[in-house]
Amino acid sequence: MTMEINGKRLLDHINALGKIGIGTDGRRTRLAASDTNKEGRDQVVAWMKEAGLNVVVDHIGNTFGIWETDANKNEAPMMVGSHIDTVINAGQYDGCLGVLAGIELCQTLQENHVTTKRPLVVGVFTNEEGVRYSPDMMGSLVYAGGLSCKEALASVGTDGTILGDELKRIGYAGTVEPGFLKPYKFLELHIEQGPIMDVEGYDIGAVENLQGIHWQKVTIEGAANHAGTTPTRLRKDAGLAAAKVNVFCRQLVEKSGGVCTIGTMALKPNAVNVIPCEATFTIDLRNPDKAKLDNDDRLLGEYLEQLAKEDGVEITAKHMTCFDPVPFDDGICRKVEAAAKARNLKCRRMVSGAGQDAQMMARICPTAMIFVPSVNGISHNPKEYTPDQACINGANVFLDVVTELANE
Ligand code: HGY
Ligand code: MN
Ligand code: MN
Repeated sequence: MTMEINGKRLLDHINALGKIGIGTDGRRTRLAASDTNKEGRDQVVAWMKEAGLNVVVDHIGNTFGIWETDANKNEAPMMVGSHIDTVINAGQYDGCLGVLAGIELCQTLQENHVTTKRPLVVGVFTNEEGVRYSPDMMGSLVYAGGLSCKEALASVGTDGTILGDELKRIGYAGTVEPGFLKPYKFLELHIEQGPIMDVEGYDIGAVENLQGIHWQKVTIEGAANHAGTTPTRLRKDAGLAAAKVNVFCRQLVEKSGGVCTIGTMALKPNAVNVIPCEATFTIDLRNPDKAKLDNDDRLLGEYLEQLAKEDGVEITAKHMTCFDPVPFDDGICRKVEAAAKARNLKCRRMVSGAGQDAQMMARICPTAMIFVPSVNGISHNPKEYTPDQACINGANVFLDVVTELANE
């Protein structure tokens, strides 16, 4: 008899968590280590305890719900997890589905009186989005040993706060060393956040790799001057130079098959009748092919040098992250495909366009992901939507594969 998760409970949790962090402006925002993130964390911890999980928090605020028995406590655990911090004006499924389905699968196993050979652990990783503190996937990167905890705790936010202080303030400066549990394997359930599965009519994605991500912060310094009296030929317009960078990046990735986003931009003095003397912005460059990503990064650097000369401006660029593409575990992907087939669900292999906690966990154990569709591929937007049945389908396949892996 195939086990089924409690769909109503999972959906109720998704919708309840989705209500946390909606401001008076109607926008859902739970930035890492903020008050609304705390509210979400507290609610998830409460659900973990309701599910009989033992909750442990590490020094970077990664929060783990652990279900172990006397019989299995000496085995390396099967770990699942994701994040509940969000971008600004976010959707309600990104990250949350993976965390809540992880708690749900533990409850379903318990209600079916099923124990597994290995303990089960549900992780909520700190600062996956990287909007307030950089880099993104920070908590899982620290957990996997890719960034020192000390350095991460000292990171300065876009609002000038220090992550370590904020984690203390919200009560999530935990007591154990990140990496305290060495997982046997890791599996993350997540929404696709892109259009492929929705357009092609797939129910389940077996995610076999994830594209590389380079973030950099660029500052262009020109000269403030009068918008009316300054002849074009005498301008050192930082705003114009920034616009040229954006156009160049689009042309670059149209050739390489990557994607590029300039998602933040600030001009100084930011006045209608003053030529901008300064433009600061971020560049998010991605490509599934490492060689092409590195080449685009190199070409962009050369362009910035050439532009500085041509426009008579000063340009400085500093990399915030450089994450290579990550291959996931084929064996786990094959189990995802088999579990989908057994449930008559349409499944295809996928590449993750988004960064994920799984890409960091792949550094320390065999790892893969399961995707469910995002309607119209919309994400990082309140219109982000995955139909109820799609969430349930994903959680059931997740239950099947995690149970199998936890009994290996
Ligand atoms: O940036 C990303 O791809 C992820 O949403 N943090
Ligand atoms: Mn996510
Ligand atoms: Mn995201």
